[in-house]
Amino acid sequence: MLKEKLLELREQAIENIGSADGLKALQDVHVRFLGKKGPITEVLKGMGKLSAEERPVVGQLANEVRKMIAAKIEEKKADLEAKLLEMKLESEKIDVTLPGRKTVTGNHHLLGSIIREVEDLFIGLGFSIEEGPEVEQDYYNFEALNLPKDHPARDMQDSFYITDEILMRTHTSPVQAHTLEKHKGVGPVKVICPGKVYRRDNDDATHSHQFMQIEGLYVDHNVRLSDLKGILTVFAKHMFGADREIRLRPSFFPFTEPSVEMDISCFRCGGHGCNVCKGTGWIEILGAGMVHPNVLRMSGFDPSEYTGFAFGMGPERIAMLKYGIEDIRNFYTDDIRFLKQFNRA
Ligand code: FA5
Repeated sequence: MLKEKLLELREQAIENIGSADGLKALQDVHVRFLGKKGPITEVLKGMGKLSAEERPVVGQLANEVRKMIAAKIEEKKADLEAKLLEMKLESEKIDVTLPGRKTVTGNHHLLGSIIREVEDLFIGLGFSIEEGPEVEQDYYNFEALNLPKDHPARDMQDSFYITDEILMRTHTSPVQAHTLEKHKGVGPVKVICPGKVYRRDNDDATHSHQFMQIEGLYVDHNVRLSDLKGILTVFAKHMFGADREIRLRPSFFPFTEPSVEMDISCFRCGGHGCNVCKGTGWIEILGAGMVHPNVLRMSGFDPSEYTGFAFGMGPERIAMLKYGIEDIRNFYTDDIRFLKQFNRA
């Protein structure tokens, strides 16, 4: 009786193992047939009722059936695990022959890289970088620069006013006044000041109501116009080519005396005359001059002890000349097709 039951259980187990379609189902088969409350344990419990001859025969058979079911389960388990691994490998397969995804890399904005180039040059010449506020007091933008209220030269730089006394700065020259004040009458002061400036100019191909400037200021004992000329020559050769020459033309700025405009010999035609230099052989680059004694005095420096030079340039105009860019608005409209042509650094 028990013998038949065991053989029947063996058949059932084999069938169940065969149809188990996953590790969980197989584990259930294991519990069902070989667990403590399973049918084989039941058979073994019932052996007490058997005769002495039958007991070892049924006992041995029960052990064989148990071992056989356990072995079949192990076999099936290994089989299922191998299948699972295979599926996982298949789903995680990487096609190493596919082309890689292209990462789009940006580049520095041309204006930023021109400014950095100028900064690097002047840092190498012993200058440091100073910054000042874009929202500025009338005092620093004009008065401390020898432009009292109602001075006609204020018209050269019409501005956006926030109140009667506060405006968007029209140039980077107010940083001169701030820096001189900070030094409390003691030189040397040797700085360049890049930054945004604002004017009520109508936007066109060469003018913008917001643009960049880079200011330079050097105040010390015995600073002369020839020092300014030397520094500007180094600058012109660095930015526009080693064979550039410069010339200084008399000009007017209320905060410098004498004042000059600096021209460079045309880098396109070498000075013979072309459309870049409008046939003159020279290109106007920046305004400069010797710091006016009134400016030194107002910022706490003694003009009988200290002299200095200052200059101010527009990086947009420099970039336009250098790269033949015809419209200043290209710098501000963020057209990637324009910007990506200038992957300088
Ligand atoms: C000044 O602003 C003086 N502060 C420069 C200076 C500094 C002179 C120190 C002496 C000593 P100016 O107004 O010329 O000067 O402007 C300087 C440069 O800014 C110009 O050469 C030009 O390159 C640029 N610039 C002026 N107006 C505009 C504008 N609307 N759009 C773009 N660039 C401009």
